[in-house]
Amino acid sequence: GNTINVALIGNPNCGKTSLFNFASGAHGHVGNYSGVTVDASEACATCDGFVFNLTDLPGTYSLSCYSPEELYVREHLMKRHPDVVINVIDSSNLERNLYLTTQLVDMNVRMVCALNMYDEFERRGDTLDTQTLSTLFGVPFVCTSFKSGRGVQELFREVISVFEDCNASVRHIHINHGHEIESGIAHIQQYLKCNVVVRTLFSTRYMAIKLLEHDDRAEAYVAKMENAKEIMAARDAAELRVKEEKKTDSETAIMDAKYGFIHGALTEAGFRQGTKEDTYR
Ligand code: GDP
Ligand code: MG
Ligand code: K
Repeated sequence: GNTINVALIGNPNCGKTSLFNFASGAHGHVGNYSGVTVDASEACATCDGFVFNLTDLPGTYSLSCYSPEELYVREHLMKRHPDVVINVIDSSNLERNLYLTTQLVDMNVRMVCALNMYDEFERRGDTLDTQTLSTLFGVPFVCTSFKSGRGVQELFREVISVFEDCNASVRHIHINHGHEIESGIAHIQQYLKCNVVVRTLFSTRYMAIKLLEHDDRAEAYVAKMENAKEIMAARDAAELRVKEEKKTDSETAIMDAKYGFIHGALTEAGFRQGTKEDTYR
């Protein structure tokens, strides 16, 4: 149909609510605040004959299950299955913001990245080849400034082409976590493949990564499966090998590998920080 369910996902204070307000004419709460209930707002916007059902989700740095925000965003992705995710990125804090992006790539969601605060990025004289970044992440990156609405139309057009599956820069990639972790993931995946729900709903790769991270929810989910014992034995074996090679637990090793990927991608995309003073905040 002509309706696209779009979830706004990103770190706290990256500009999600600003986009939500700008696009929908709504008046959600913009700015720093804490202690509010973990909740989502919904509103509509239109672009090129499409209706966007926008959901403004709580800010989160990660998709693990350590905070109510993280769990809320994860549940939204798994239960509501948005057609397209807009991952809003604060371009003043690329490495940290792209960490969440790597986790969304693991989940294999269809998405577009908004390189937001681009006004500040330019003001500082920072540079980055967004086309290269798009290719490396397999996701289109659009430069935006939600304070002014710059780039919103281009962003929404990318959402439409991702939704219609006709975007040339979208190519499903796997974040390469290095040999030890990747063979561990592959080993666990073999035992997950027989489960139709895991295969279709989460992807066996995502589930294997979560198990290697000792994710409580993933473990509880697997515990209900018929071959739970075999799966957990595969995880334990994979984890042991990672530990022997990396001298660290597999959760930390996965995080290090993701930051390694991000660092490599930013270097390849020629990311340079400008010399001009940061005028922001
Ligand atoms: P959220 O926590 O992700 O919902 O972020 P908000 O939309 O509440 O924005 C956080 C702060 O950043 C607010 O003060 C916004 O006005 C500001 N902001 C949002 N987008 C931009 C942008 O593109 N450029 C600049 N300079 N500020 C922005
Ligand atoms: Mg907000
Ligand atoms: K905020």
